[in-house]
Amino acid sequence: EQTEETLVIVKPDGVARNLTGEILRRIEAKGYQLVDIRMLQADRELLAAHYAEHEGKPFYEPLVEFMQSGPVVAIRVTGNRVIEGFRSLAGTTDPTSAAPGTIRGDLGRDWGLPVQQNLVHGSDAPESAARELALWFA
Ligand code: DAT
Ligand code: MG
Repeated sequence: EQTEETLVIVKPDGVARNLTGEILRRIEAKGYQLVDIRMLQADRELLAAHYAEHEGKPFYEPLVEFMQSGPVVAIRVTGNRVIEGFRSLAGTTDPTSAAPGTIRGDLGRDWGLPVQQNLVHGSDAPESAARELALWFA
């Protein structure tokens, strides 16, 4: 067994579309534990720290703007290999190509929305999970 923690964020599009419950349901159905949860309006400072690795990329500004556009739900999730497991549940970054059965593949509407509106964030490695959880659950 390899118990890990990860940070999941339901992005503003997920909250606005009332998909928070559906996303939590999928996480719980997979057998992961929700250990902390908070709804908040993220400010620029938090998002700049969270997305520091993407600073300077063409999608950085639209991403940070979008993430400030409404409330988000941050969740601390634990489970066996949950970092990889949640990213598998989420599907690939672009909802257009995300596999059916995944959160982004099933629920990510595609009518020309920008890629940043892909419903969820999930940490991608133990180091980023620790760093991000410290930011969102300070
Ligand atoms: P992920 O969220 O799958 O880990 P990422 O860390 O590479 O993806 O990027 C963070 C977010 O930035 C992603 O959820 C959506 C947005 N993004 C990434 N690549 C993009 C691109 N090529 N165009 C527009 N938005 C992008
Ligand atoms: Mg990422």
